Parts: sequence; structure tokens; C-alpha cells
Amino acid sequence: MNIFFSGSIRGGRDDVDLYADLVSLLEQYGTVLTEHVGTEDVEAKEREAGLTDGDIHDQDVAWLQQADAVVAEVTTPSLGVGYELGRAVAWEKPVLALYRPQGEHELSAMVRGNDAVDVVEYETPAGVGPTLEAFLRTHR
Ligand code: 6K6
Repeated sequence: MNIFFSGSIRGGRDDVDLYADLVSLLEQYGTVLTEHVGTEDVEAKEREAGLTDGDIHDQDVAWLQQADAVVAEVTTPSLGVGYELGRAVAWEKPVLALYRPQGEHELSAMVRGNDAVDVVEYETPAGVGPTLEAFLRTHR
């Protein structure tokens, strides 16, 4: 199963350690196409690799197209994550959005109000394990 994990990069990296934990959990169920989202120095690495913004966009859209399921961490608002969610919904991919309500940002109505997105509130990666399992088993 190909899983596209989506999380903030230029929107802010406060939650990068959390993304890494979620990627590890997701790897139990399939191939995470975007495990770099949980890598501390992703921007430096990709700059070293000479990737342009166009390369990043095209590669991410290609991975999104290949995905059997999309899991996004949406607590830190990100234009890129919102864009990926919109395209995933348009392609009728199963989409799970994980949100921590104790954070400082209110979740966008464009995510919470979208019937095609499963929004689940949680506190810790360990606590969200059963949700991930149920979502991915349903859509594999
Ligand atoms: C930046 C400059 C040179 O290298 C970089 C690295 N940037 C990215 N690498 C891979 N995926 C990215 C990058 N920037 C955004 N994305 C995609 O958008 C990821 O799939 C994330 O889920 C999402 C984050 O969007 P922003 O708007 O928070 O950056």
C-alpha cells in the first residue's frame, strides 16, 4: 500500500518530531512515499540535491497520484498541505486529517467542513495508532 504523508514544511517545522513518529507508525502498513516530511533538515538536503520548487511540486503531485491513501497532520497550517488535500479529494483518494486541538491554531473550515476528509482529533502519536490502523485497513 502506498501512503502519502502530508505535513507542514514552509508553513513551520514545530511538529517535525511528531511527523517522524507518525511516519514510523504508517510504515507498519505500507510504503510511505513522503517520509522526508518527517526529516529534520529536509530543506537543506533538497537544496543540496539541487531541486527547484518546480521539481518538488511535480514529484509530490506524482507521489500523490500514486497514493492509495493520504494521511495529513494539519495542526500547523500549511498552504502545501491544504493544496495536497484539495488535490487528493478531487482524485477521490481516502484522506485522513489528524489535528491536535490543544495547539494554537484553529483548524480551517475547508478541512473540517469537507465531508470527503476524515478529521480525527488526537493528543499523542501513540494515542492515534488505532485510528491509523482502522483507516488504513479500510482503504487497502
Ligand atoms: C525546499 C527548498 C529546497 O528543498 C526544499 C524541500 N521542500 C519540500 N520537499 C518535499 N516536499 C515538499 C517540500 N515543500 C513542500 N512539500 C510538500 O508540501 C510536502 O509533501 C508537504 O506535505 C507539503 C508542505 O507544504 P509547505 O507549504 O508547508 O511547504
